[in-house]
Amino acid sequence: MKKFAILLAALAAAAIAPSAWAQFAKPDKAIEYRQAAFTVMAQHFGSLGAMANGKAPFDAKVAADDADVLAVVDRLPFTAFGPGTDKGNNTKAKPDIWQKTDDFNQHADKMKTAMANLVTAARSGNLDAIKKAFGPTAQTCKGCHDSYKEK
Ligand code: ASC
Repeated sequence: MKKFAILLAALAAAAIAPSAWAQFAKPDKAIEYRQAAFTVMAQHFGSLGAMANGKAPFDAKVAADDADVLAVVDRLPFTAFGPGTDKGNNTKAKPDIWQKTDDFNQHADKMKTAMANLVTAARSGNLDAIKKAFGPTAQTCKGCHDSYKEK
């Protein structure tokens, strides 16, 4: 039983490990994938932001659903910045991503940590907690874009 649990954990980890970039048939597919993942992330992050900023009525069910999407999608783009995916498909990814990879990954980790707090807040159904967690998460989006995304 314990072995089975370890095997399951290993399979789950392998499925989401950054080295999963190899799954993409062509660099363009990886770029498309990460753009799509960021689009989904922005949509659900934006939904929480609208509620946090009073631009949309607060709906705890919508917030919890946004949280469920964000809890999964926040890691997905980072599986798709593999070697050779620096050009193509109108990417706005700056070449520094592949030069300063450790720093880029630190930005990604900061976002995921902040996002985990926002997800917890959004699942709690507490608007004040969402308001508190939203800004710091948005800062991590902006921080990475300022360094690594073309305008
Ligand atoms: C979003 C979105 C971003 C970030 C950024 C935060 O909703 O699409 O790129 O938040 O604007 O500063």
